[in-house]
Amino acid sequence: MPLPEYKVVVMGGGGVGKSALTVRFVHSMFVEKYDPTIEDSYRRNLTVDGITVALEVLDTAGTEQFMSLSTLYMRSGDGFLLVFSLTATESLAELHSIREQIQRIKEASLPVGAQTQRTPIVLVGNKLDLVHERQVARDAAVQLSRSWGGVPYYETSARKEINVTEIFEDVVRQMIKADHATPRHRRGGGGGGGGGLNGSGLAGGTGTGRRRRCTIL
Ligand SMILES: Nc1nc2c(ncn2[C@@H]2O[C@H](COP(=O)(O)OP(=O)(O)O)[C@@H](O)[C@H]2O)c(=O)[nH]1
Ligand SMILES: [Mg+2]
Repeated sequence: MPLPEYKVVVMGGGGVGKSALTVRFVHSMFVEKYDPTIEDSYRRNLTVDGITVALEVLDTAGTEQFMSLSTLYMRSGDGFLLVFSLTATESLAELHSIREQIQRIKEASLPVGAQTQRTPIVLVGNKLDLVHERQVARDAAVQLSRSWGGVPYYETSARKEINVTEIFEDVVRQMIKADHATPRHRRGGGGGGGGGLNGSGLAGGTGTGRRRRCTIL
């Protein structure tokens, strides 16, 4: 039996540590300098609550010049890590519009009646180790997560390896739950190819609704 596949998209402002968190999770190492323009996807299996899933992690670089590309990322993602830096107040504010866009796109792809279902999201405040440079109070982030309907909030350090696996485990738990509530073969927006293909069932056929999807990069 092939493993269930899920795609996590890592989004947030430049320099907040999206690549550092991704590489820490996938390769168990800290990269001091990672090309800020690289946009890449990585694979790793993860076992959560006894269920092993094949994870694809898309590390975005915010270089998509056309809205349509970020729309494609959002459409193809089953879950999202929205990352800001605890050392940069404006990086928290940047997440508002990203989250709004995700909501709009994911809700549009759900079948009628399932619109209230939550998109799997984890809010991540990174660079926890830089204690003396901290600008964002825990309360401010918790408030934001509440205003988003209580999405989980974690403070992480890619450098010190704090809570890195935990954020991926959390979003995987949420994705598994969402999949059970509305299996992806009934949802519209699963694949990189967009809603139409899935909706028509042309790309399905496994019975589980999971399949290898084309990567848009
Ligand atoms: N001290 C510290 N530095 C970090 C952490 N995460 C990332 N960085 C550094 O912050 C800079 C930007 O990180 P990067 O992952 O490239 O950010 P991205 O643009 O969001 O992908 C790099 O110099 C990283 O080494 C962290 O948890 N702690
Ligand atoms: Mg990066």
